[in-house]
Amino acid sequence: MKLRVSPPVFPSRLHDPRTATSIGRWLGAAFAVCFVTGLISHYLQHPPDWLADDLPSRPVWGYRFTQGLHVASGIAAIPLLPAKLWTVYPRLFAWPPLRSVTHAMERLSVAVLVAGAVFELATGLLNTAQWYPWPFSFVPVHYAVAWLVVGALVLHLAVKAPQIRAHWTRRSPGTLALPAQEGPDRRSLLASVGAAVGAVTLTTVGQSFTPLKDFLLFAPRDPDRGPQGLPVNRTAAAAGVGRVADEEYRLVVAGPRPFTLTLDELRALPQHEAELPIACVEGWSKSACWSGVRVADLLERAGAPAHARVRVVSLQLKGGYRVSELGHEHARDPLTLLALRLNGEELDPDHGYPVRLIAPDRPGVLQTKWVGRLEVAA
Ligand SMILES: Nc1nc2c(c(=O)[nH]1)N[C@H]1C(S)=C(S)[C@@H](COP(=O)(O)O)O[C@H]1N2
Ligand SMILES: [Mo]
Repeated sequence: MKLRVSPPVFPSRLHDPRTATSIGRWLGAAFAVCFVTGLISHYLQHPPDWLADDLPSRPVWGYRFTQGLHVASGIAAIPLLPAKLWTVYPRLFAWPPLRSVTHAMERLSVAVLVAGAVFELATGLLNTAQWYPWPFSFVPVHYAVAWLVVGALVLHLAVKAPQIRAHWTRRSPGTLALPAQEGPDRRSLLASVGAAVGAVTLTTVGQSFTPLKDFLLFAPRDPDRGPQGLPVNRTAAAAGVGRVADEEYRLVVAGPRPFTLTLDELRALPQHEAELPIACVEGWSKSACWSGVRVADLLERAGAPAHARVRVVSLQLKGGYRVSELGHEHARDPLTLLALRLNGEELDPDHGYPVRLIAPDRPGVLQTKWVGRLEVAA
């Protein structure tokens, strides 16, 4: 006997192009925001030489805003992506599966798009939880796959442009030909997807947008939890620095007129205050009141040229974030401090005791803790 499998039938309006367009444009918007803010984050952390001196130090909350948006748009895309896939999955049963070489290429680009998008959202989400259960380095891979996704997405939008145009608005001429366009099932699907996006956003965005911190449910970081009310990514113990002994501490400023300061000498210099956020790339951010010595004053004393870049070196001996560089815009900014105090108290060892860098509009990874040296770049 011959077994015949008939393809499934999808009569509902939830799988028609109008629904796919409605969800697709929200997903597209989330991806666009996520990609642009991701590029910003990438170039702030790894500026090419020609850009390094032009990175702005204002507004002070700039990176806090763009990185908050990066993580929020990525999280918003998490319910949107399966909803979009669900509206279009009956097309997997279209027969014949491949009609021509161009059609095969187009299917391949969709496969790249879906796999890449799932990969980006999954790795990004786990990164916000500081969980790295994979053998590769997160940053370069997340960055490279973002380009693959964007390339495949642009191709997808180009291929689907006629359909997107036809179904963009409720009254598009193209939709007139299709029966039963609107209806309760579509509206309730869109409302549930919207509610899911709203719920995941509301319960996570407080990790960077503090007015909503009382709604935090799923965010791995509570911006209030940590010594002195500020989260810590790497503790002094984990960095192998521990508690630095006051008498042993020295700050070395290497430049045309190099000098060394003890902790008491640093404390005796003019102290300045700045209200600045730590904005971690992993999605949390928190503003605090810092006080300490202006980096610009130290550079002046060391005879650094006005446009010099500065390397900030930690007492930490190993680890990716022990050194950071200040372009001249940040180095000369009066808000860029070697902070000795946080919210009126001495720094906790986990926040970089005795001295840490704090600068405006800068990723958290570059706010070097346990600073031991400033080096004026040649
Ligand atoms: N020396 C050193 N500085 C560092 C780090 C580090 O691992 N080592 N982590 C950075 C990261 S990723 C962030 S988000 C901020 C966090 O500062 P906090 O722990 O005081 O909140 O410190 C930065 N400074
Ligand atoms: Mo961070």
